[in-house]
Amino acid sequence: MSRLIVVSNRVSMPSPDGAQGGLAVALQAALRESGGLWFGWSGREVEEFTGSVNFEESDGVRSAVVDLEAQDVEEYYNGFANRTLWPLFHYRVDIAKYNRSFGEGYERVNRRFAEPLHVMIEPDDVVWINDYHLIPMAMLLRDRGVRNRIGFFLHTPWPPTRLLVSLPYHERLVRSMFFYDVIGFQTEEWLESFRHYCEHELGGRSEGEYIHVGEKMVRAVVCPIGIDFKNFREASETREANAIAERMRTSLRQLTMIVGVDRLDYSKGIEERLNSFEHLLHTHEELHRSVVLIQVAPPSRGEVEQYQKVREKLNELAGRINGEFAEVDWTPIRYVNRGYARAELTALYRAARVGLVTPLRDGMNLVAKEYIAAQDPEDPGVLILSRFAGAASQMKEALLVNPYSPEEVAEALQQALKMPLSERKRRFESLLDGVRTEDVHWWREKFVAMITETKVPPGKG
Ligand code: ADQ
Repeated sequence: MSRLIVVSNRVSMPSPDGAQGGLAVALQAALRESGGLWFGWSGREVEEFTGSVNFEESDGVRSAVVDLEAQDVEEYYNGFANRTLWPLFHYRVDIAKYNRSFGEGYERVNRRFAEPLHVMIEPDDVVWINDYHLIPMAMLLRDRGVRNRIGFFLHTPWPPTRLLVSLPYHERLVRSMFFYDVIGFQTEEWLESFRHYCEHELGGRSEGEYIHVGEKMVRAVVCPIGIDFKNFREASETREANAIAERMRTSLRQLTMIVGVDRLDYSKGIEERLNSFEHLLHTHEELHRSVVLIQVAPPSRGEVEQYQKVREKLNELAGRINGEFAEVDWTPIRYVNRGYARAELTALYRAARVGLVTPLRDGMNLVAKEYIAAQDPEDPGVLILSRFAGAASQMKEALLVNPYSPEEVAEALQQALKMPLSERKRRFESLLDGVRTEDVHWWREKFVAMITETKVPPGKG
């Protein structure tokens, strides 16, 4: 079995309390099995970049990390990754910042990663690069003589061509992707957009899964990520989770709970969601004192102004809606800005009659899958899911909505709150089936197999 080298912006090592995301667990399992290595940024800032690598081993997983200097973090991470590519890839050209120093910082940091990384790669290793922070990595590794199989997985959407061309040097970025052997997308839609760009902007042509541009070619595939189902399910059945659920029920008394759980990010559509809930309260007075929306949104990327703005906006909006509708014994929105441990999260999902997952654009969205995994099969809740989340392509039995339309979301909420048990069960069982079989282990095995089996044409390396 070949050794797997995983590369991503941040590295996630096994933690003693076991509190980590499904992606981390799945990649750690793969690294453990293959005796591989996880490479990335340490998350630390140093005065001056030295390129020295810190190795660590924990619970059979090895990692190698480098520190970056303040300018790197500002230009590469807060700059090109989170102020340029993230909004652009989520169709937000209106807020994407195109600053030359961000692009330079991005390329510099990618080179700073490639330098120590290429010497760690042994001839039979399979290399897996993750996400938009590291798009040019294969090209930089090939420049340094790496001839191994290299795959790239994009966790976010890929934007339509007419938006992508607003990025200065877009061609340079996309051409660098032809140094990979395989590129994985979450959905057919993102893959189609990528193919469209290659054909219309680069004069490429498609042949089955392969896209050819000039002398180069790459295999482009769909491989949707899942959750660590078994682990999640088990966490939802622990005594701790049950005790928390009980506490929540007591605190909520007769109220029917709707839940939203998201990283605080404008792409998650939290503002639009609160507006939809407000619309529901306006149009359905009979629901006053009987429903509550619990919105959990731990802040992320606080260095970036757009994130500060959305945070302020949400504080204000939740306050305004509560001010308008609250009674002394009823607050319609409970808005919480912190992260929760897995047991708490599963209890929250299970206690909620409705899971309201309405991003404006999302590569996949794992919260939708977690909500389903946590439900009580005898009395499951209803998932309302944005049609613009990658998850919508797999989760057709959810109530699919346009998150920009408060009327449509409010109607779906009404439908979910009234849905009879038999229909809830039918929808849940079909959704559960997908979440269980196409889990995160299925995903990583499938993608690693795709990288491994793809023939490296002589042009690579
Ligand atoms: P994210 O944008 O971070 O991921 P998502 O897929 O929803 O979005 O994953 C969020 C994760 O954070 C979930 O596992 C959720 O449980 C956890 N989380 C959220 N709020 C939390 C809280 N308050 N406490 C604890 N945990 C919380 C990116 C892409 C997605 C894609 C994933 C994986 O943007 O589209 O699905 O990568 O590929």
